[in-house]
Amino acid sequence: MAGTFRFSFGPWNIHQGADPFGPPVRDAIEFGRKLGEYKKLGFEGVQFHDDDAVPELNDLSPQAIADKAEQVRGLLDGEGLAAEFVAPRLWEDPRTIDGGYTSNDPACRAYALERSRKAIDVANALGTKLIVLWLAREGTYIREAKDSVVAVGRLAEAIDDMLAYDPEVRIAIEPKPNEPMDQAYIPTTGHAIALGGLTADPDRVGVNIESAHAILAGLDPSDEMGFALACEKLYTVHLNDQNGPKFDEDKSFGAVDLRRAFNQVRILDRHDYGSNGEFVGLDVKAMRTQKPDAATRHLANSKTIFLRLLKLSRSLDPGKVDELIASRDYEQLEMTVIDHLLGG
Ligand code: 3MF
Ligand code: MG
Repeated sequence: MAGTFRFSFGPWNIHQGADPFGPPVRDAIEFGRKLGEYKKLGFEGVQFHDDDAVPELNDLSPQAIADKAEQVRGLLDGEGLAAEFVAPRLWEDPRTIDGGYTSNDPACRAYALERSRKAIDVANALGTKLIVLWLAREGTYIREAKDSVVAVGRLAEAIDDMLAYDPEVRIAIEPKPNEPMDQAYIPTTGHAIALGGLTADPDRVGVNIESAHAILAGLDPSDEMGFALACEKLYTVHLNDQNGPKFDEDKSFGAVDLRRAFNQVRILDRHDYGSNGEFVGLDVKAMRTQKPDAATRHLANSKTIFLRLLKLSRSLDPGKVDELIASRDYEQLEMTVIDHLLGG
């Protein structure tokens, strides 16, 4: 039976439009007001960085962190929303300048572990057991700066620390090949799943696949998703789009390559993604040119594109597809798919 999907995004997806070359162009929107937009835009899940929920958490006591996160839980409940995951923001503090878990400085590594435990505390208060790890600075600008064998061992140890800290928590690693670092240690889905295998409890380590990150790695996002689904490791997704291997663009889902987006929807739907409560997460940025009153369009548009592609995926004649596969007529299979996407 065809399932239904629930959608999520993070509050950072409603943003002020700053880029590395220019300042914000839209006013900041207060967190409570952002939450008010979710249901209006058709979303049920909220993805968090730890400090999206509890700003300045480095300076707060464990009790103060729990109290603040409980308040946010109240806001979520009031809006009828659920927290999907919490991600420790390990890439802004001066102590993570050379990486968190893989820093060469033991005091900095200790900070990264401490911060990750705080993110788990926040997740518990918000009512989710899912932690996302985007390993932003766990890599190098120059290879000689770190030893990659030692670094991978440290990543596994850091995950072990989190798994031991909370025996119910699950970790979704979000691979990305580069940016901000020249080379990241966990660039692809395969690396992320293999890293899980090095931990004390691989059953609680999976992945968050972002379309754009896969494309940056020169890979097809739907095949990355298929690999994770085959391994039962697809804990969540960050759907978006990306125009070739350059900086991370976070374009609206399907906006660059509709067929590539179609195949992501198709693999998720054909393999019952969501049936264990997984959300269809987005990680999309509004264009810097958007005026403030139209700066959430990218979210609604991405969801609409997903649902329209879902309809197309479900209405693609399976008999016809099977027949063309059986006769190995992939030219005609391709034309059938294109015809279908073109509405013919
Ligand atoms: C970076 C990302 C991030 C992560 C987010 C959650 C801003 O390329 O995609 O989004 O998804 O920080 O870990
Ligand atoms: Mg992302």
